[in-house]
Amino acid sequence: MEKRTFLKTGLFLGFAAAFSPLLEACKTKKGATSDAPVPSAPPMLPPPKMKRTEPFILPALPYETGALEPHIDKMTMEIHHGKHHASYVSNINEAVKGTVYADYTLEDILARITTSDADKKIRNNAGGHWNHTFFWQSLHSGMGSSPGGPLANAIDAAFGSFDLFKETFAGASKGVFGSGWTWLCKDNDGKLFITTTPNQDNPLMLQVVKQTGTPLLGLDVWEHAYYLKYQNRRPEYITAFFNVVNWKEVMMRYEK
Ligand code: MN3
Repeated sequence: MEKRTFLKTGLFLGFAAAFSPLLEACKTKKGATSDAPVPSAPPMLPPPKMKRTEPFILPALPYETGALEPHIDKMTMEIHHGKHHASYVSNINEAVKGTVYADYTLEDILARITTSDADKKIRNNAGGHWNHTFFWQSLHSGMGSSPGGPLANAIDAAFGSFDLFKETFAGASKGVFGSGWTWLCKDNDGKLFITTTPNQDNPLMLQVVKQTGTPLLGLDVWEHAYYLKYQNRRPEYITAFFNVVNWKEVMMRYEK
Protein backbone atom coordinates (compact mmCIF):
# COMPACT_ATOMS: atom_id res chain seq x y z
CA MET A 1 0.00 0.00 0.00
CA GLU A 2 1.09 3.47 -0.68
CA LYS A 3 2.45 5.58 2.11
CA ARG A 4 1.26 9.09 2.50
CA THR A 5 1.81 11.81 4.99
CA PHE A 6 -0.79 11.26 7.63
CA LEU A 7 -0.59 14.62 9.26
CA LYS A 8 1.72 17.50 8.76
CA THR A 9 4.43 17.48 11.35
CA GLY A 10 3.60 21.02 12.31
CA LEU A 11 0.07 20.12 13.24
CA PHE A 12 1.43 17.66 15.70
CA LEU A 13 3.77 19.90 17.60
CA GLY A 14 2.72 20.23 21.15
CA PHE A 15 -0.24 17.87 20.99
CA ALA A 16 -1.29 17.29 24.59
CA ALA A 17 1.86 16.52 26.48
CA ALA A 18 0.55 13.23 27.73
CA PHE A 19 0.22 11.99 24.19
CA SER A 20 3.27 13.49 22.57
CA PRO A 21 4.83 10.15 21.60
CA LEU A 22 1.80 9.69 19.41
CA LEU A 23 3.21 12.18 17.03
CA GLU A 24 5.93 9.86 15.92
CA ALA A 25 3.52 7.01 15.65
CA CYS A 26 1.11 8.81 13.39
CA LYS A 27 3.30 10.54 10.89
CA THR A 28 2.57 7.87 8.39
CA LYS A 29 -0.63 6.08 7.74
CA LYS A 30 -1.49 2.98 5.85
CA GLY A 31 -4.92 2.28 4.55
CA ALA A 32 -7.16 1.04 7.32
CA THR A 33 -9.14 -2.03 6.51
CA SER A 34 -11.23 -4.16 8.78
CA ASP A 35 -10.65 -7.31 6.72
CA ALA A 36 -6.88 -7.12 6.73
CA PRO A 37 -5.00 -10.39 7.11
CA VAL A 38 -4.22 -11.34 10.66
CA PRO A 39 -0.55 -10.70 11.37
CA SER A 40 1.23 -12.00 14.42
CA ALA A 41 3.33 -8.86 14.57
CA PRO A 42 2.54 -5.30 13.47
CA PRO A 43 3.85 -5.40 9.93
CA MET A 44 3.08 -2.04 8.40
CA LEU A 45 4.89 0.62 10.39
CA PRO A 46 8.55 0.94 11.25
CA PRO A 47 9.54 -0.17 14.74
CA PRO A 48 8.74 2.42 17.39
CA LYS A 49 11.57 4.73 18.31
CA MET A 50 10.52 5.04 21.92
CA LYS A 51 10.61 2.14 24.32
CA ARG A 52 8.41 2.03 27.38
CA THR A 53 10.12 0.92 30.55
CA GLU A 54 7.46 1.67 33.17
CA PRO A 55 4.05 0.00 33.51
CA PHE A 56 1.00 2.00 32.48
CA ILE A 57 -0.52 3.89 35.40
CA LEU A 58 -3.93 5.36 36.11
CA PRO A 59 -3.56 9.14 35.79
CA ALA A 60 -5.18 11.26 38.49
CA LEU A 61 -8.27 13.17 37.42
CA PRO A 62 -7.43 16.80 36.62
CA TYR A 63 -10.24 17.90 39.01
CA GLU A 64 -12.24 16.57 41.95
CA THR A 65 -14.73 13.78 41.24
CA GLY A 66 -17.59 16.14 42.16
CA ALA A 67 -16.35 19.00 39.95
CA LEU A 68 -18.72 18.26 37.07
CA GLU A 69 -21.89 18.17 39.22
CA PRO A 70 -24.73 18.40 38.49
CA HIS A 71 -24.05 17.48 34.87
CA ILE A 72 -21.94 14.41 35.58
CA ASP A 73 -22.38 13.11 39.11
CA LYS A 74 -19.64 12.39 41.62
CA MET A 75 -20.42 8.70 42.03
CA THR A 76 -20.30 8.09 38.29
CA MET A 77 -16.93 9.83 38.15
CA GLU A 78 -15.61 7.81 41.09
CA ILE A 79 -16.61 4.50 39.54
CA HIS A 80 -15.82 5.46 35.96
CA HIS A 81 -12.32 6.64 36.80
CA GLY A 82 -11.52 4.56 39.87
CA LYS A 83 -12.96 1.25 38.64
CA HIS A 84 -13.49 1.23 34.87
CA HIS A 85 -10.44 3.21 33.81
CA ALA A 86 -8.34 1.52 36.48
CA SER A 87 -9.23 -1.89 35.11
CA TYR A 88 -8.25 -0.90 31.55
CA VAL A 89 -4.87 0.11 32.95
CA SER A 90 -4.37 -3.08 34.88
CA ASN A 91 -5.57 -5.19 31.94
CA ILE A 92 -3.30 -3.53 29.40
CA ASN A 93 -0.30 -4.16 31.64
CA GLU A 94 -1.21 -7.84 31.75
CA ALA A 95 -2.19 -8.12 28.09
CA VAL A 96 1.03 -6.82 26.57
CA LYS A 97 3.28 -9.18 28.54
CA GLY A 98 5.17 -11.49 26.22
CA THR A 99 3.82 -9.85 23.06
CA VAL A 100 5.50 -7.66 20.46
CA TYR A 101 3.77 -4.72 22.13
CA ALA A 102 5.37 -5.37 25.52
CA ASP A 103 7.57 -2.26 25.56
CA TYR A 104 5.59 -0.07 23.16
CA THR A 105 4.18 3.26 24.26
CA LEU A 106 0.41 3.50 24.32
CA GLU A 107 0.45 5.60 21.16
CA ASP A 108 2.65 3.11 19.32
CA ILE A 109 0.30 0.32 20.32
CA LEU A 110 -2.71 2.21 18.97
CA ALA A 111 -1.02 2.96 15.67
CA ARG A 112 -0.02 -0.68 15.17
CA ILE A 113 -2.80 -2.71 16.73
CA THR A 114 -4.72 -4.90 14.30
CA THR A 115 -8.14 -6.47 14.10
CA SER A 116 -6.77 -9.94 14.81
CA ASP A 117 -8.22 -12.01 17.63
CA ALA A 118 -4.76 -12.20 19.16
CA ASP A 119 -4.69 -8.40 19.44
CA LYS A 120 -8.20 -8.05 20.81
CA LYS A 121 -7.47 -7.74 24.53
CA ILE A 122 -4.67 -5.27 23.90
CA ARG A 123 -6.82 -3.29 21.45
CA ASN A 124 -9.71 -3.01 23.93
CA ASN A 125 -7.62 -2.08 26.94
CA ALA A 126 -5.09 0.18 25.21
CA GLY A 127 -8.05 1.98 23.65
CA GLY A 128 -9.82 2.10 27.01
CA HIS A 129 -6.78 3.63 28.70
CA TRP A 130 -6.13 6.22 25.99
CA ASN A 131 -9.79 7.15 25.50
CA HIS A 132 -10.48 7.73 29.17
CA THR A 133 -7.30 9.72 29.77
CA PHE A 134 -8.32 11.91 26.83
CA PHE A 135 -11.92 12.12 28.05
CA TRP A 136 -11.00 13.37 31.54
CA GLN A 137 -8.85 16.08 30.01
CA SER A 138 -11.71 17.08 27.71
CA LEU A 139 -14.01 17.96 30.60
CA HIS A 140 -14.16 20.76 33.12
CA SER A 141 -16.80 22.96 34.63
CA GLY A 142 -16.66 26.69 34.13
CA MET A 143 -14.67 26.64 30.90
CA GLY A 144 -17.29 28.45 28.84
CA SER A 145 -20.02 26.95 26.75
CA SER A 146 -18.50 27.37 23.32
CA PRO A 147 -15.11 27.61 21.63
CA GLY A 148 -13.58 30.69 20.06
CA GLY A 149 -10.66 31.44 17.76
CA PRO A 150 -9.62 29.22 14.86
CA LEU A 151 -11.60 26.25 16.19
CA ALA A 152 -14.82 28.25 16.15
CA ASN A 153 -14.12 29.21 12.53
CA ALA A 154 -13.35 25.61 11.60
CA ILE A 155 -16.60 24.45 13.23
CA ASP A 156 -18.58 27.03 11.29
CA ALA A 157 -16.86 25.98 8.07
CA ALA A 158 -17.48 22.28 8.60
CA PHE A 159 -20.94 22.27 10.17
CA GLY A 160 -22.49 25.67 9.42
CA SER A 161 -22.64 26.86 13.03
CA PHE A 162 -21.79 25.78 16.56
CA ASP A 163 -25.42 24.78 17.17
CA LEU A 164 -25.43 22.64 14.04
CA PHE A 165 -22.16 21.05 15.15
CA LYS A 166 -23.71 20.15 18.51
CA GLU A 167 -26.76 18.77 16.76
CA THR A 168 -24.63 16.60 14.47
CA PHE A 169 -22.39 15.42 17.31
CA ALA A 170 -25.43 14.63 19.49
CA GLY A 171 -27.12 12.80 16.62
CA ALA A 172 -24.03 10.68 16.04
CA SER A 173 -23.81 9.95 19.78
CA LYS A 174 -27.42 8.87 20.00
CA GLY A 175 -26.86 6.66 16.98
CA VAL A 176 -24.05 4.60 18.51
CA PHE A 177 -25.59 1.17 18.96
CA GLY A 178 -24.41 -0.32 22.24
CA SER A 179 -21.06 0.82 23.59
CA GLY A 180 -18.72 3.23 21.90
CA TRP A 181 -17.47 6.76 21.41
CA THR A 182 -18.22 9.85 19.34
CA TRP A 183 -15.25 11.90 18.14
CA LEU A 184 -14.66 15.35 16.77
CA CYS A 185 -11.45 15.04 14.75
CA LYS A 186 -9.34 17.02 12.37
CA ASP A 187 -7.96 15.55 9.19
CA ASN A 188 -4.61 16.16 7.47
CA ASP A 189 -5.76 19.56 6.26
CA GLY A 190 -7.15 20.72 9.59
CA LYS A 191 -10.71 20.09 8.40
CA LEU A 192 -13.12 18.86 11.04
CA PHE A 193 -15.23 15.74 10.93
CA ILE A 194 -17.31 13.67 13.33
CA THR A 195 -16.96 9.92 13.53
CA THR A 196 -18.00 7.16 15.90
CA THR A 197 -16.18 4.01 16.98
CA PRO A 198 -17.46 0.87 18.69
CA ASN A 199 -16.22 -0.39 22.04
CA GLN A 200 -12.86 1.24 22.90
CA ASP A 201 -11.64 1.80 19.35
CA ASN A 202 -10.50 5.31 18.43
CA PRO A 203 -9.38 7.27 15.36
CA LEU A 204 -5.71 6.71 16.23
CA MET A 205 -6.02 2.97 15.50
CA LEU A 206 -4.71 3.30 11.99
CA GLN A 207 -5.25 -0.32 11.05
CA VAL A 208 -8.59 -0.78 12.75
CA VAL A 209 -11.00 2.08 12.15
CA LYS A 210 -12.43 3.33 8.87
CA GLN A 211 -11.82 7.02 9.53
CA THR A 212 -8.53 8.00 11.13
CA GLY A 213 -7.65 11.48 12.30
CA THR A 214 -6.50 13.56 15.24
CA PRO A 215 -9.11 13.47 18.01
CA LEU A 216 -10.05 16.87 19.43
CA LEU A 217 -13.02 15.86 21.57
CA GLY A 218 -14.46 12.48 22.50
CA LEU A 219 -17.66 11.43 24.20
CA ASP A 220 -17.96 8.13 26.02
CA VAL A 221 -21.44 6.75 25.35
CA TRP A 222 -20.98 3.47 27.19
CA GLU A 223 -23.83 3.07 29.67
CA HIS A 224 -21.33 3.08 32.54
CA ALA A 225 -20.65 6.73 31.68
CA TYR A 226 -24.18 7.87 32.48
CA TYR A 227 -26.48 5.12 33.73
CA LEU A 228 -26.39 5.99 37.47
CA LYS A 229 -27.76 9.47 36.86
CA TYR A 230 -29.51 9.25 33.50
CA GLN A 231 -30.40 5.54 33.24
CA ASN A 232 -31.51 4.96 29.64
CA ARG A 233 -31.74 8.68 28.82
CA ARG A 234 -28.59 8.99 26.74
CA PRO A 235 -29.81 12.21 25.04
CA GLU A 236 -29.93 13.98 28.44
CA TYR A 237 -26.39 12.86 29.17
CA ILE A 238 -25.25 14.20 25.80
CA THR A 239 -26.85 17.56 26.56
CA ALA A 240 -25.21 17.57 29.99
CA PHE A 241 -21.84 16.76 28.43
CA PHE A 242 -21.91 19.98 26.44
CA ASN A 243 -22.13 21.90 29.73
CA VAL A 244 -18.77 20.56 30.90
CA VAL A 245 -16.61 20.46 27.77
CA ASN A 246 -13.21 22.02 28.36
CA TRP A 247 -13.23 24.10 25.19
CA LYS A 248 -9.94 25.68 26.14
CA GLU A 249 -8.33 22.22 25.91
CA VAL A 250 -10.14 21.38 22.66
CA MET A 251 -9.05 24.69 21.10
CA MET A 252 -5.48 23.98 22.13
CA ARG A 253 -5.63 20.54 20.51
CA TYR A 254 -6.97 22.06 17.32
CA GLU A 255 -4.30 24.73 17.11
CA LYS A 256 -1.43 22.30 17.59
MN1 MN3 B 1 -15.99 4.73 29.94
